[in-house]
Amino acid sequence: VSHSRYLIIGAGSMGLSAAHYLAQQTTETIQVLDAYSPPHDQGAHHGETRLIRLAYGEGAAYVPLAKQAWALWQAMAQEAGQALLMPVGVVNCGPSDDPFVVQVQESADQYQLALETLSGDELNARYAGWQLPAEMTGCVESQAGVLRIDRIMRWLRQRVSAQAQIQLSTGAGVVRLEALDSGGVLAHCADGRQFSGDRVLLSSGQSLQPLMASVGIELPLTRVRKTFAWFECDERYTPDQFPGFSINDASGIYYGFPNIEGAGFKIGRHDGGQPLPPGEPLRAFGELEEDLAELQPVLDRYFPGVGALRHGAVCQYIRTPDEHFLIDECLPGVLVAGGFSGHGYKFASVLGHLFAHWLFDGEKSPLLAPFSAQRFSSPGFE
Ligand code: PYC
Repeated sequence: VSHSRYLIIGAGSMGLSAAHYLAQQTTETIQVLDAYSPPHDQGAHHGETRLIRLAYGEGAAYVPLAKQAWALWQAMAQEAGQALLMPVGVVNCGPSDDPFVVQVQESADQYQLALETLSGDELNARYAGWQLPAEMTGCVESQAGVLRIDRIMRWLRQRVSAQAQIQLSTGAGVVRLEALDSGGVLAHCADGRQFSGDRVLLSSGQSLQPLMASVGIELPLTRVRKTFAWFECDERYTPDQFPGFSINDASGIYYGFPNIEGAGFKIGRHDGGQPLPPGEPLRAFGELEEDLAELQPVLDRYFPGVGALRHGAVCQYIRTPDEHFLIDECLPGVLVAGGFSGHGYKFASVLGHLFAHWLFDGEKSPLLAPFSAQRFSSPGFE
């Protein structure tokens, strides 16, 4: 058994970020395990881009985290000497009484975030690429934008690999945990390797649920196949003229990105998707008829300068029942972080930072309180 004080299981966005920040606090060995070799497309950190928005339709409890996340991404970009964050703005669109749109405005009011609420006509006048019905609303947040997650993940991997104190073991797919009496866990890998740690971050995405079940803790997580795709588009969608966006309409919830460095106009659907168990391979984009069919009407309705499909991709969401995160010390010395429900990546900087503090000094930030596992057995998300 290879033992270290710090063990991080899952080297995706959260795990690599936590390792990066933890190495700034301790000189002890940090063992990091991943079933693959990050960055890869088996987790939740591929697809080139993610939105970062501060006025938060999912709830005002996320705003302080989003503000810190923004500042940490900026600092990381400076350290990396790369443009990791594109402050192109984000517009959240929907009917004016849509709960998500209302919560975007309320969270902005509560935290004095700059937000402009425009009618469909006003939005169309501002952005030639939008064709929003007059009666719909668009909330424009200028301090928001796009994270270049391809660059971020490559940089984090490089940083982590360059630090002698961090041991990153790839191809280390953990299949079973044993809780240790002294705190922490013993992790059994599929290839027979064993790793133990006293202070453990379990950030392993789809394997979180089966791994916790192996120590008798059932987490209410479900796995859902999702698709997204890039399309041809005209000059109206360059990042200097078109922001990131979300739109809720009667057909579903969609999100998207401007045409960054000629990659094309990217759009995906946030709700819906096909449930499947952990471990089952995802069917490739286009294998299901709805993969393209659910996007095309949205493109036709709202985006006059978007054309033919270039290519699509698949990913997975690991969802909680209320689609809020699950972050808790579920066993002594074991911090479980998952159930990001398709809106977690933007927080990977601040969450990695907070997880590193928790691993190092045992202090769980009050900002993480709303995400405890207890809410699934008693009161709700606050
Ligand atoms: O949280 O903004 C978001 C997001 C975009 C795509 C999926 N989630």
